[in-house]
Amino acid sequence: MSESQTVIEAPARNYIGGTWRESASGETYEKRNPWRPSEITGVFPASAVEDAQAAIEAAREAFPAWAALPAAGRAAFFGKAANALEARAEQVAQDMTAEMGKPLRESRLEALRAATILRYSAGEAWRPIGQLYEPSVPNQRLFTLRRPLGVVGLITPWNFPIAIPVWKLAPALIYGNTVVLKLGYEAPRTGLHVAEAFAEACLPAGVLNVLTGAGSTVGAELVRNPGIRAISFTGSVPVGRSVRDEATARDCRVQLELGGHNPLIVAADAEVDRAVEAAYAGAFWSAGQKCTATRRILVQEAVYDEFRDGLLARIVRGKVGDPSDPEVEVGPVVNESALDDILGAIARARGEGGDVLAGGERTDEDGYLIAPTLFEGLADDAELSCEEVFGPVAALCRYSTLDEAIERANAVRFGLSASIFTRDLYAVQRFTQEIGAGIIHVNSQTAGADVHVPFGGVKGSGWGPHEQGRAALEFYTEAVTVYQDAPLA
Ligand code: UN1
Repeated sequence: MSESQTVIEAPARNYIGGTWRESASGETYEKRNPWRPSEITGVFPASAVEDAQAAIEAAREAFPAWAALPAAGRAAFFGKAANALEARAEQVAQDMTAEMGKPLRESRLEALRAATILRYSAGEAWRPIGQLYEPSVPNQRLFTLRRPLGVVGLITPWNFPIAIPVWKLAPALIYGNTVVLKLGYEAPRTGLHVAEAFAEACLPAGVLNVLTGAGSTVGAELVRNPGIRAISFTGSVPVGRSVRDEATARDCRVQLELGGHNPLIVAADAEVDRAVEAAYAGAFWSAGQKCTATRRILVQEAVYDEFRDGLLARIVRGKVGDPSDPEVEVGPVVNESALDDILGAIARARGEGGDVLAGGERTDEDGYLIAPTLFEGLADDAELSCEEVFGPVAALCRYSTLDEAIERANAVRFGLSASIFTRDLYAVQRFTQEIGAGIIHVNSQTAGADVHVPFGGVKGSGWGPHEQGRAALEFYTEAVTVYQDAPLA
């Protein structure tokens, strides 16, 4: 291994009350490149509880003036911030790839997607936020209205380190809330670009506050602090549940986006080549580190061998390795403990009788690289068939009837996304009606999310209103009903 290299010299800072601040304690942490772990990609504030409190206080002070601005006035900042993000999109993508290992080709798309989310959300300024009803008495206006909540806390993960922060903060801000955003521990540099973009857009001080550091300090304070009116969380099931239980106990509104265990069903009449592409992308892009990644591929008997051969050939063709190479499709996983967890799950799956058709091991001495791994022969109650393993690992299963495929797909506790490849409209309608998933794909991969439609799971994959699109209005505002009687004279 080469000596440690520091790529970014100066400590990056928190953005609180419109100023760039180090942690009150002065503590920092180093972030390393998962492809070349000897390389330090940045040094960031290891924020403490008091930093979170300062951010909450700044957001509380900024709230009345921000809420009083017409939404179109708020939207003006979004346009400028979107321009600023687009101008630095390549830098955002490079930083994302360096600090959390997402292949550059996907990082580039995500950086641009963040700007698109801002532009979409700005348009909310011109959409209705209530409904007018017929009154039951004369001279009355009877209507509903949605009002901002106050200060909201956003706890975001490292795996979509700019898209998820932006898809939470954009609706929060456009509806008039102020925000304290905690960035994913493993990808702070990427998220700080959002703070920089809004700073360039001259967003009023305190409207958006951004902190780096650990969930156990910053996240915990957001959950517990009575100044926070709502928490939107994306992350793991156990942490999400404890966030929900603690926050709801103090009447704080909560939205959770948790794990998934997403099936891809390939029927005998499917376009097999397209299904192979979708399986590869869904299971292995971003090294399977998406909650929407494909975990099980259920293939109907008549095309099982053809699909299996096709996918194995696709795995051989796919370029794996250095994520900064724009042709690489599968890069490293985020850190050493993720690597160990995934390799552990692979070993247990072998122990449960699974056959490894491809991959199954670490393939780079330095980088946390696991080759795309495909299992076959696992029982439906094997760990890999039920639990989310957040890496480039998928299981292939054979099925005979549509009833059987849907039943087996539904037998997991998660319900985020699901896909079917078929030409049969009857099968599509059955699937759309019966599959236990919040995001349903027909003839496309399980991952991906358009910016203007709701996103969220059913069953154990989430809690509370869905995110994105108009669904976000429900979470980031409170509904009131107004009986407005006119004066008698
Ligand atoms: C996508 O598939 O593009 O954390 C979005 C996740 C999800 C987002 C997936 N909340 O992976």
